[in-house]
Amino acid sequence: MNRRKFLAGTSLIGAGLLGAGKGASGFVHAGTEFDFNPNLAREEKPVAFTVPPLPYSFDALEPYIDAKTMEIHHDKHHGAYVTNLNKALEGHADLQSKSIDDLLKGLDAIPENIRAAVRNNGGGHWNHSLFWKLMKKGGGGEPKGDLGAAISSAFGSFADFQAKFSAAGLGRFGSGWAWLIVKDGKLAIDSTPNQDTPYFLGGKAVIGLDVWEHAYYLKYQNVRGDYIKAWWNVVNWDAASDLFAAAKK
Ligand code: MN3
Repeated sequence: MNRRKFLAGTSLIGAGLLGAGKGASGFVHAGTEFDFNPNLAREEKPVAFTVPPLPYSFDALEPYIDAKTMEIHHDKHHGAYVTNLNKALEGHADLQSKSIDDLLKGLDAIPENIRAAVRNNGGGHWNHSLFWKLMKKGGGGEPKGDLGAAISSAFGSFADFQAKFSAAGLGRFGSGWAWLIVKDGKLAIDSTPNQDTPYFLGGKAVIGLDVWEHAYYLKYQNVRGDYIKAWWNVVNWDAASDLFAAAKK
């Protein structure tokens, strides 16, 4: 892709952002933001996927998640997923015009020689775009309202839910994600390997936790359990509540 085409694409992303719908918390649902936006007209679709900016500074989640980890994780790891996704889609104009959700939901229709690249890098882009929004400075505590009630009803108590979700993250062998999803109208805890999204679980995400070593190794080394314990202090429950409300619709 030449530079002029790229710049044209980025200005269109800005235009798309203005029209994105926001929930009560100001959180923009992953399904409604720029390249995720299913309502964008075809000609408004950016020509290339881009890394969304972090909605806070690199050090905002200190001391639970350190600034260096956030910088490398967002700029380098997420950056690489986006670069490699765009590379995989080169020469496939039909696929470039699709949303990331449609690409991931329609993997079977993607040519076999790029299917794994789209699954891994497209999944990485989708998962991380959500992950950044599911954390905030001064987060943590317990969810209120409908989500809080639904968690207590599904898992017994918030503490029971936390223990079960943490176990899903700890028990995911190698690299992957722990998820709280809505499936068949009910809350469920599960996990995915690598960069597989909740689409593989047949559910919609409410919260997701990255348990790849790159998410915690600088500060917590091999002790994934300490990272998970710390992460509960930065969970953005307002964002999760918006996702829950959207998933129940
Ligand atoms: Mn990651």
